Order: sequence, then structure tokens, then C-alpha cells
Amino acid sequence: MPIKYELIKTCKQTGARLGRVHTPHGSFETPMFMPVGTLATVKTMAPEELKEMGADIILANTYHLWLRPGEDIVEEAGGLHKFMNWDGSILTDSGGFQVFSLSDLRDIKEEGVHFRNHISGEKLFLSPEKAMQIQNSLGPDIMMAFDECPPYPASHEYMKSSVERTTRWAERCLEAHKRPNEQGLFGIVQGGEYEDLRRQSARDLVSMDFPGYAVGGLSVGEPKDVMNRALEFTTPLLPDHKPRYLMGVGSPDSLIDGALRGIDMFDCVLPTRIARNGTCMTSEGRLVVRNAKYSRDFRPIDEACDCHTCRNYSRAYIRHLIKCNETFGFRLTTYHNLYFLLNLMKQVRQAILDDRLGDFREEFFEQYGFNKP
Ligand code: PRF
Ligand code: ZN
Repeated sequence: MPIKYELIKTCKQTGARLGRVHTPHGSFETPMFMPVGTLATVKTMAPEELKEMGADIILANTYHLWLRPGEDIVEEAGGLHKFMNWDGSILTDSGGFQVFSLSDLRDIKEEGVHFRNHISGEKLFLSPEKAMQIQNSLGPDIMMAFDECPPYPASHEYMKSSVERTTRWAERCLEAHKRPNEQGLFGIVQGGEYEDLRRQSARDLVSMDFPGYAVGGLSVGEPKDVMNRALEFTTPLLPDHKPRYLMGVGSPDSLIDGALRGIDMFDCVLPTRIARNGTCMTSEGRLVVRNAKYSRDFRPIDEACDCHTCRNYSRAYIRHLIKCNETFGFRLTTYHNLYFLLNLMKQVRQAILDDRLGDFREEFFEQYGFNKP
């Protein structure tokens, strides 16, 4: 088995897990946030910078790399790690979610999904077998099953048929996966906010014995308490000795609330995307450094942060760069936002070790401004 989960400690106050996931390219502590590098680059960041800020695992996308440059080229380069010069762990999403979120005109059939290329308009088809073949060629440490992520809200009737198809697709993924000794394939539990369907999905996928499990279909527009409730009844259905990954979640509050409910891994474009429009995450909440009020503010973005950006550059300078569309400005905010989330997860891990994640949540929410009306 290429993926091993080591449980180090459970928080006595909350039940959150401190652990370590071992992959063919090293290990990482959990709970962990994975920066998103859709096109085999975490936008604006060099791999050395990601290493320096403490990222041990990053995510890339099957769908995008299939279209450009094509998985055959990545394979010819020696796989994703070599192609992008990243020797840490890599996880790829399967493409299912991206097809649903990026393309209109899609047609879901038992066999797979027909849709149009979001760049050229060309007709394409993605299936469990195709998603496995592409991910086997890309060569990440962790690959994801091909699933359907229904929109919110979806009726119980639709969700049930979708969950059952996702389970059949998961069986086909296991069957089509050609490198189970080198790459770990994670199953994705779906079922939206419906407890009976999450139960059914988890039971069926757990019986297939994947080396890890994701909770999919959340953070798709539902209220936060709906997501938290769904996590509360879903994570206990997953095996204790395997990693649990909450897909597409990256706001500071949701990372803490996910960890509290037993999640080990998270990913999201949020920190890198908002960085490129001049928004920073800080210990006192979001700071829109583009704003005119920072034009003569020579303090760092976050006075409590010791990242490379905050140790060396001011709000006024970064605002100036971003207002002028200077690439360096986007690099500085991206570095800070990723550092902020990686550092937040480090604090979460320490709080689990100290049996005080509940207290940490209260303190963090108070400071970040989530408790304000
Ligand atoms: N499935 C897959 N990727 C995803 C999701 C999902 O449900 C989500 C849901 N937030 C994000 N990314 N395959
Ligand atoms: Zn900083």
C-alpha cells in the first residue's frame, strides 16, 4: 500500500486527530492544507518557496492537465514530480468535479460524462477508466476516484441515483487503476446533506477498501451549519486508520471546524485566488490591501505574521504593485496567504496535541472576527 496513515493523538476536548500520512514522496502531518496547483504550478510560487513555507503536499488537476499539455507529455517527462520539479507529495483530483463546474452542456451517462472543452469547445468524454488512465500517466502519489458532485440543493431522489452511480464508478476506478502499488486511490463519499445517503455511500465505499477517503459534495453553496452537520455524521462512518480528505474547503473557519470533526486533509483555491485580487487572510480577518486606505500604511500585511512577505514588505508597497498589476505583488500576497493557512494548520495540530482545539477555535474566531454580529 503506497499510502499509510499514522494516528498520533486524538484531542481529548474535541476528538480531532493529529496524524501523519506517508506517501512515496515523503510524509506530511495532519490536519494539513494542500495548496492548489491546477496546471502543475501553484500560481506564482516556485516549488522551493512552497517547501520553505511548509507545504509537503500539493494538488493538481486531471482535467486541466489532460487538456494542456496532455498527460502523455507529462508521462514522457517522467511524471508530474519531475515535470514540475516538485519532490514532495502530489494529489490529483479526478476531473469529475471540474467537468461539472467548468463546462456547460454536459451529459451524464452511466458510461461517463460527455461535455465540451472549456477552452476550445471541442466535444470530450471522461469516464472512470479514462480518469484512471490519465492519473496513472500523471503519476501523483494520491489519485481520486471519478465521481459526480451534484449541485446544492439536489432532491433526495436525484442524490440517491447519483450516489449509486458514483459507487458503481468507484468500482470501475478500482478495476481500471493500473499502479495500485505506486499510487493510492481515494474513494469519494457523496450524498449531500442527506444522512441516509452518506451512510449508504460510506458503507459501500468502505467495503471496497480504498487507502483513503474523501468527503465530496460539500462547500457547494450550502450554509456552513449544513456542512458541519453533514461532517458530523459522515466522518464517524470512515475507518480510523485511513486519511480523510474534505474536498474544496479552505476558509480558516471551515478548516478548524473540519479538523474538529475528524478531517485530516483540505484543499482550496481560495488563498491563492483571493491573493491575486489583493485580498489577504490575517489574524484579524480579511484585509483588502488594494484599498486606498493602505496607500500610506507602511506596516506589514499581518503584524502577527512572520512570513517572508510580512518580514520584508509593507501594505503600501504591495498595494502599489497590485494596483499596477505587477506580478511581484501577486507573488507576495500569494506567499502570505498560503503561509497563513499552513501556519493555521500548524497551530491546529499543536492545539490537538495540547487537548485544547475547542479553546483554540474560540480564541481564533474571536480574533478573526467570526464571532462579531
Ligand atoms: N468531488 C471531486 N472534487 C471536488 C469535489 C467533489 O465533490 C468538491 C466539493 N467541494 C471539490 N472538489 N472529485
Ligand atoms: Zn505574512
